[in-house]
Amino acid sequence: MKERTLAILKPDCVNRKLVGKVLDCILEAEFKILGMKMVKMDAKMAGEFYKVHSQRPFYRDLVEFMSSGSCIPMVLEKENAIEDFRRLIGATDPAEAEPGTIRQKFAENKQNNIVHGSDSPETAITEIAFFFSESELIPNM
Ligand code: IDP
Ligand code: MG
Repeated sequence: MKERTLAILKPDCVNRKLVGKVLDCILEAEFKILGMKMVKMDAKMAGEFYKVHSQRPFYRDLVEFMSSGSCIPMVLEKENAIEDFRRLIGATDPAEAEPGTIRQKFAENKQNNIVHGSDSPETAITEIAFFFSESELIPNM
């Protein structure tokens, strides 16, 4: 069954000019891009997106990082998109990510890890709606 997931190219990906390379990885893995935009989140918005982590010690730094520059949220579609995208990006910490994964290839550390991917069907639905309305999603690539 076709499934949707939310990906975000994080501010480190944009600042380090890695958007093209990471998009190549995503398209080569046969994900279709239904929607994509550039967003500069403020701390309130980044804090809301990551509120599930609000009690974690890394939360403040994470919110600062995610609101430090532009990011590129996108909605991806594919069979088994959620699990397949998590496999494509690799473990949260690039030092633990499988060879060939996006985080292993490009990420600097556990916080600045290039890309976000939804982790379940429930979070995919809420995370997609956080950035996109249904009318913005167009199956054309
Ligand atoms: P995920 O992005 O692989 O799903 P989560 O555990 O959901 O990882 O954490 C969300 C984000 O918070 C990570 O992508 C990373 O940017 C940051 N993060 C998670 N754990 C740590 C940590 O131990 N130190 C610093 N930043 C972290
Ligand atoms: Mg997560």
